[in-house]
Amino acid sequence: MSQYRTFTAADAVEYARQFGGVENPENLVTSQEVGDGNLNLVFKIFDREGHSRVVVKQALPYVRCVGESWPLTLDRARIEAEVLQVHSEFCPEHTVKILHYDPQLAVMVMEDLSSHAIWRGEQVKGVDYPQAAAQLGSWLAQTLFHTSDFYQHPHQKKADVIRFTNPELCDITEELFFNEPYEEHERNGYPRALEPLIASLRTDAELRHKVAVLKHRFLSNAEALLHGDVHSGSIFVAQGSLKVIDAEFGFYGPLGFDVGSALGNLLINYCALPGLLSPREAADAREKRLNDVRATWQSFAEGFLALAAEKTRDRALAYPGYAAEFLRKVWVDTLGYCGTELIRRTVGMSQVADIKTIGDDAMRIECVRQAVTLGRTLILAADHIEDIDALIARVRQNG
Ligand code: SR1
Ligand code: MG
Repeated sequence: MSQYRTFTAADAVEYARQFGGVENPENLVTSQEVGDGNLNLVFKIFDREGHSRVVVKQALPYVRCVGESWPLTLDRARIEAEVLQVHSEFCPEHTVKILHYDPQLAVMVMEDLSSHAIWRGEQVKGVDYPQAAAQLGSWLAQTLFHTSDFYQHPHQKKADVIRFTNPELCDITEELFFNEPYEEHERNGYPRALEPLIASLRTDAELRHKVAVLKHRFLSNAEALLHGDVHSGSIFVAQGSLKVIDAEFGFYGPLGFDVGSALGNLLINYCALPGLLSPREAADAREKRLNDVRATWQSFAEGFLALAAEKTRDRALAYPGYAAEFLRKVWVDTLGYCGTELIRRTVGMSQVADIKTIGDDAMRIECVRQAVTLGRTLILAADHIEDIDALIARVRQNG
């Protein structure tokens, strides 16, 4: 059995030679640690010609961006690898390929995606990927439908709920999404000028009630095997191609959480664009981002309903009209979780480059204000925003 040790750059090369499945593994000679996320080590492994060939990712026994004072289970590497394997089974086109993993070393070897770029970085620069949103919606439909009660055998579903019970990573989400932004908390961070707005989140009884409902559903509704952290930093894109990575927050939860997180990150970018690009470029990029929001939802909803019509295996859930009714509930959840993502990424810990990159202080404050007010609106009005057109109208009204 392997003993856990933190990999050096040389360990990562040696590991890739053994388990990367590349031809002529002795040609793998160097590595570079490129992890820029909050949790893990990520090594790109290069051959003698300087081409990166595979990626080695290792979980650290603590939260990387905080340090050893915040210990974190290594079991997240097993969960990440196994969620990606399940999602790959149903959507290989848009899920990163896991070539090997070792739960004791908390390490996995993955396909190299150097031909792609992280979508968030591209959105920050204003680079458009016209097919990405529909592809993301399709990935959401495939992964969520096939792991839901519509499709999964009930015995397998119950076994998988146990296999993917992920208490420590869910605890992070439960705190960061649903508690801390609505409290005075040392991990929060926002411009001082917005103190009255942020303080109003704490005292808004209706908002706090709606957030409690969303948290309760996150805690207790095991509807499908979620990715659990669908943000634009977990998505690689190239023209015509999209790959989802980083599934360590995976667990069985409400579908709307994954869909809402995806839309929330597109809308954070929408709010940030005036601070990132010239006025004309920003206006153009904002229209494209709204198109992305529409395409993501439509592709998800149409994909889910088509799969439900064709492949539902539960005889009761196959009753005509039930899938559409369920999707209605997913829509309301999606709006609520989208709102919580907008707020937690701008008020709480783990803020995003879309906002942090804005150089002008006044502009950054205005973009955060827009994201927070939009988030609040979506949480409060989720039951009354009928469809994707109504959502886009609300976004435009927000500013
Ligand atoms: C302590 S981890 C903070 C955040 O980073 C991850 O990517 C998740 O989004 C998590 O909420
Ligand atoms: Mg991540």
